[in-house]
Amino acid sequence: MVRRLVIGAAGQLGIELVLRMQSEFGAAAVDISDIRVPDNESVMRSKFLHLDATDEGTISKILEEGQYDEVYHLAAMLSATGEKKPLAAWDLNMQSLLHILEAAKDGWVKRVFWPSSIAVFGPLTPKNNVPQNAPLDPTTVYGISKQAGEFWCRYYHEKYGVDVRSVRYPGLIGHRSTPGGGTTDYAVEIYECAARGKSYTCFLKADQALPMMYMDDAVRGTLELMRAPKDQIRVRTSYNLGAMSFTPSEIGESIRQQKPEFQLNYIPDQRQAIAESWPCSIDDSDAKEDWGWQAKIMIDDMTNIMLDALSTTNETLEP
Ligand code: AKB
Repeated sequence: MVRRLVIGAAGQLGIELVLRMQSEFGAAAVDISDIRVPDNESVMRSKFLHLDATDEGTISKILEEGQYDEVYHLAAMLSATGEKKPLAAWDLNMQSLLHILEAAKDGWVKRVFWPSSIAVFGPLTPKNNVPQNAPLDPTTVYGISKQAGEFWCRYYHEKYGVDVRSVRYPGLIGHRSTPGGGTTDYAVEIYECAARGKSYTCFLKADQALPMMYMDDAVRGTLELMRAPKDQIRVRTSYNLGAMSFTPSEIGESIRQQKPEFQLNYIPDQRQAIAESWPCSIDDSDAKEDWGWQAKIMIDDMTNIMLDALSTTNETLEP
């Protein structure tokens, strides 16, 4: 049995990834860890290990004892929160990655997944269809940590043969977990309000286009990347991963096809400047060519799925 560990299992992506792994491989095939206990009963069917990802001693112990085949290191402070606590964001995002790369170098882990983000791009990057090798020009501490992390991953691969794989996620939208501290979080909040018959005040401008992806695509892509044969992985920094590009006002229109009464207002805050520094759309042809990536869910299908799921669940996606 392949042994997997998800670090940051209580986060937005962590919960979704663990649920998918549990249904594909069984709850015993994945251990989960986080600094807080995941607020999800199903996720907690897997073995939980308490972990502060900046604590090198505990990480080394867990990885040495666990002898994992695959580690998914998702713990991070995202763009908006990172701007409030720059040094803490750098510390968490960088130290934790380096501890895991070191453990992999020492042979305790066979394969590592580490997410990068569209936050590595910035004003010098083209706005549309950003190619794989476009200039990286991050404006946030989160983006700087992702840029540096990408090159650390490539360094550990080239120097020590560590099999670390990565994608640059766009904004992720799902209904089984709540996002926290990101600039793209509005896209989940908007569905949450619409499903409950409430209006929504968006913290980005109406016409701010950003690259976005439905969560099931992101989770599938992650597992496909990890399954791909080693010699197919030509990019050892991080692959561009694209799906769709839309503005807050376009999600509003998509929602109004089902809920014509839905009201959307705009009061942009400091997150608008972050969003403005990011590209609108991504060219992911390298991921398509190398390991067969293909996004499946586009905006109107996503709207149907999100509104259905959030209208029938009793849970509120509030942080
Ligand atoms: C954020 O908004 O910070 C994240 C990201 C795009 O990486 N969702």
